[in-house]
Amino acid sequence: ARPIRLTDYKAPDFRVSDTKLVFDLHPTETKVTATLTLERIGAAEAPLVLLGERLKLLGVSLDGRALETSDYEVTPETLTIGDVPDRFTLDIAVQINPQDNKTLEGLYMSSGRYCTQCEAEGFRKIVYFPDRPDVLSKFTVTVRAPKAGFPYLLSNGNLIDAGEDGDAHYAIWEDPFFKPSYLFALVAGELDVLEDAFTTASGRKVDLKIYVDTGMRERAAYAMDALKRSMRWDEEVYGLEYDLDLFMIVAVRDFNFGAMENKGLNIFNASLLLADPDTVTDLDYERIESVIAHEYFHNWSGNRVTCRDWFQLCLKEGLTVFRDQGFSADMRGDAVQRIKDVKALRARQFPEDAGPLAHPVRPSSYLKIDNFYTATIYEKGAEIVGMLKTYVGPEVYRKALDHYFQTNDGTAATLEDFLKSFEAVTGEDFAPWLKWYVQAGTPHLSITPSYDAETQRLTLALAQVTHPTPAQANKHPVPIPVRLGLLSEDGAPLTFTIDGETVSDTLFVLREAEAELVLEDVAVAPVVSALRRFSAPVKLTLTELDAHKFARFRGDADPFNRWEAAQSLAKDLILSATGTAAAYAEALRATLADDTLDDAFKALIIGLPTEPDLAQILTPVDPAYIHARRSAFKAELSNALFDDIEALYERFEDERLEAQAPFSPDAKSAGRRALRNALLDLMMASHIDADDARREKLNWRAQYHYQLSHNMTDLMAGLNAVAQLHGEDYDGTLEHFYDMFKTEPLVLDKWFAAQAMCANPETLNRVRRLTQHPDFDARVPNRWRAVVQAFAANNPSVFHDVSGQGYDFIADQILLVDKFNPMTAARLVEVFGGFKRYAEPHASLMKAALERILATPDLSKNVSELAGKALA
Ligand code: DPP
Ligand code: ZN
Repeated sequence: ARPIRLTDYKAPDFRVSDTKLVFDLHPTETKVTATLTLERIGAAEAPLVLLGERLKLLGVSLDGRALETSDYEVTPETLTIGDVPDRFTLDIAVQINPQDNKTLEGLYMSSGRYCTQCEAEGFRKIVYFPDRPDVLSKFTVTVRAPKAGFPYLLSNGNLIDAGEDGDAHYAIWEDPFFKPSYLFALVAGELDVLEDAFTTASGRKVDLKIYVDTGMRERAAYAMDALKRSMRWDEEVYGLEYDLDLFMIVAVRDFNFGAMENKGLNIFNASLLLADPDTVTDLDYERIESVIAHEYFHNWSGNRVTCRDWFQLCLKEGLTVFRDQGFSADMRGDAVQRIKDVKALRARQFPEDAGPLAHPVRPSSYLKIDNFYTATIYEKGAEIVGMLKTYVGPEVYRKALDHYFQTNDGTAATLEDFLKSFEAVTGEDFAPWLKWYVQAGTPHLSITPSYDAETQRLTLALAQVTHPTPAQANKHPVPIPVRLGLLSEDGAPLTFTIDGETVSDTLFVLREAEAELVLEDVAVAPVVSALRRFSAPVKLTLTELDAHKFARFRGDADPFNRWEAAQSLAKDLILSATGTAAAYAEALRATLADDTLDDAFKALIIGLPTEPDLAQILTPVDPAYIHARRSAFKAELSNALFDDIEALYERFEDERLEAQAPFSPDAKSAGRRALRNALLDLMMASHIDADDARREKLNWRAQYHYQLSHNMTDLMAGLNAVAQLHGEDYDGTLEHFYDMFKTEPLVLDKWFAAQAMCANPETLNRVRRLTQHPDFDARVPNRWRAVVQAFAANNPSVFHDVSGQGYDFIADQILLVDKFNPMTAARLVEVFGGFKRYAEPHASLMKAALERILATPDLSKNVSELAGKALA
């Protein structure tokens, strides 16, 4: 297959000013008729090339005249009409088979309903069309289906007509906004609907409807609440209002993505929409809130201003992630949100950027764009927007965004257009920032402070380097905003003078490979707190003493860096075979006793770096060593603090049992639950080398926590505690959980995932057994990911078992799912991505698994692109 390259971009030859679609829905023989109003905007002799896949062409007519087969050419991917006028109408009729469509792209059936997923290139599986984001068209859609079984017929925009026709009925939808085909959506079937309304800042009433499986209406209430808060927030913070009279969301069970921002008709994976205290955890509530916001925010950053081509994907995704992170920070607290976002960035994007699958935020070529819905495009893309905001400040940022939305509204834009808005409002050249978009790899930033007591001057030597990445050997410096402040060794903020001003915090932008920053009037030898609030997505090496890290752990005024100092100390202590937890335990004890900190923050700081975090800094990676060292350190910490954490846990437990208040998913209540559950988890770690009395106590605690849970958050924490002990109670508890929830697919996903993530060697056999379980179905992405992805991505010590059996299992699963759902199968290839960094025998065994995948006949483009790159 030939890669698609950014440099080959050509503007479309035809505009489609109007698109009329008629769907006659049928499970295996759906008829789709498209009437396109076309106008030539390119070369006079250019033929009309429409894209289409797996379509049965029934007929084409041009300006009402049926074409002969000799008038056009059909290939498996195109329909070409050679000789067309400059303006004309084209009628195309095709037949498709939604029931057989297990790719979950285009039009398919899920739980007896019709639904669609068109991003990125699914529309071409519905009808022949110039299926590319820079062709914007006005859509009118007629949906026809039997009345029985399909009471709801939905598409984008406003309902303009509906009626009956014998046993069938129809609905006609008109979307007044020009949109690319990837934002088209259709849903038809039996649904329950939760209705509400929102009045925009300018006083327009918008009807809000969330459609769910029958019987699930109550579980949509939280999503509705999050939607209204998102709508208000986008008005208040970005000045952006919703633009249609109706906003709909539909939850479906079978879905490749998390959710999709189709104009006026978002489609969600049910796991990111349905919520109630008995079936979802606080983390789910948090995810639902942020994804509802994300998809809603796309209405401006994505739909009103869309992408010229798929290389610009991060124009909408990076910006929209940044916007949803801002929303979550306002809902749940900035420090906690920032820490969680950085954890996610480091867990997913940093390894990607350091391995064979590294690619720029704006890639330069691809085989399948589906493979580029990556952490780099989303999360690093968001970080770049964040740096721009940090650099220009919040007021100028808002002006730049206003400018961006105003000047690009209704168009398909590029990253250059985005940066131009910053240039327009500042008069400055933003070309250097483009390097962040086109250059792959995480920059390494080093800061070496030297203090001269006599002159009270602190000199900081800063340097940056980005290592080569595949197909990009030479790297240039990027602008790195470094926010920094000083504190004394006892943790008090320390002022300094810079540019004639006395401050305790400053922003420096490192633009070249190296620079020196001089701070005056520094009264005592300082502790440097650099890269505050993680002001740039880089790997920082700061030359400092452990005592300085402890000072920051105990009292950095920047809460992010307080957490960061703790993580950094823990990483060093865990990986150095001689590190002891004593001093760390003392600092943690002080942190837990600090009443100025909120519970959610404390819960985060209790959490030690994960095994994948540690794998990023140990070369070569030895998964068994990491697991053993981390468990030992955690046990030591648990033992050192046991009485404190037990007392604190008990206090919360009493408080919980006394509380009459009903469950509330708000941030403060969730923070309290998170802290109590983090304390439980840390207590459990002391089971290693525990005496019988301690072991019995832990068993009892875990069981008690599990059995007295009144919500899914606590129940899962209890189940995970039981799993951590992996004692006699484990199987019985699993059985109990299963019996309670066997009719709740979304909860069963948790049950499967909890077992797949249990860090016990026995899990290897268990995951194989789970794939034989009557409730397992590899065709349902949520269920498959609950077992297979959870195991490969979140259970490193077992996945990397020296036998190589974990690798074999995952390779088998990728090959199995690739046969019907390449998009989802390909996502899993990345777990083999960093194989060269692993110690033997892991490296060879992982490589062999990749080679076996790549050597398999009839591999999809999706999997072969990623497996090929991973091996290169
Ligand atoms: N555009 C979707 C999202 O990220 C993914 N299909 O919101
Ligand atoms: Zn998105």
